[in-house]
Amino acid sequence: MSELVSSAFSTDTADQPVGYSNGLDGKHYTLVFCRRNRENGEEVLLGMKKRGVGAGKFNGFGGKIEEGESVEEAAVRELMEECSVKAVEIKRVGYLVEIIKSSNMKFYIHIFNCFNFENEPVESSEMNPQWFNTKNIPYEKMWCDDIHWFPLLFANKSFTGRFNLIHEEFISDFQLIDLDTNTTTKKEFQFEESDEEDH
Ligand code: 8OG
Repeated sequence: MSELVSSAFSTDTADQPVGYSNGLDGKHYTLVFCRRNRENGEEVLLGMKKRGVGAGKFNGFGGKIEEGESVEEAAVRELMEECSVKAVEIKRVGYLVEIIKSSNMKFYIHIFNCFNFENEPVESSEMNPQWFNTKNIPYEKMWCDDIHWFPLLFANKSFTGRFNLIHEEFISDFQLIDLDTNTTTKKEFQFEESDEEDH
């Protein structure tokens, strides 16, 4: 089993509090995707981020895991804080490591599906929620890596991956593993000078 796979759903990141005490470093974040079925197909709840990391982009709901909190507790709390939706049941499906070279940042992102929730989404100071058909996702207004792993999310797969970004808008390479079939996708992208704007 590769290091990437074994770290994906290890006991450290399952129900345990995340902090320096359990040997994990970097910044750990949660990301929850509420899903529902409608006549015209399946929908996912995204929010337009109004401030902070990823402002101006659509995303699922989540944020930093606080000390003493389990990953699941943080996921439920952030969903409630950002759009007033109460998760009745969440399912952990993905784990991504993202490294942004320009800012020397490393994010560990714990991804959840939520099919069972209560309350209508309400706008908060951080997010403006909106339902999207899963076949009509606004990838051009999202993090550049999302287009690569959302298909696994919508296919209800478990997955893990590592994305290396030159800056927030450009991926240099990634490795993504579908854990249900143990299929790995690897890609590298050529970085042109013209891609280097004011980052
Ligand atoms: O606490 P705050 O809301 O600023 O947390 C940032 C959120 O952004 C958190 O839920 C994790 C998420 N996030 C990243 N990078 C990426 C990414 O590349 N794609 C997506 N979809 N979300 C990301 O930090």
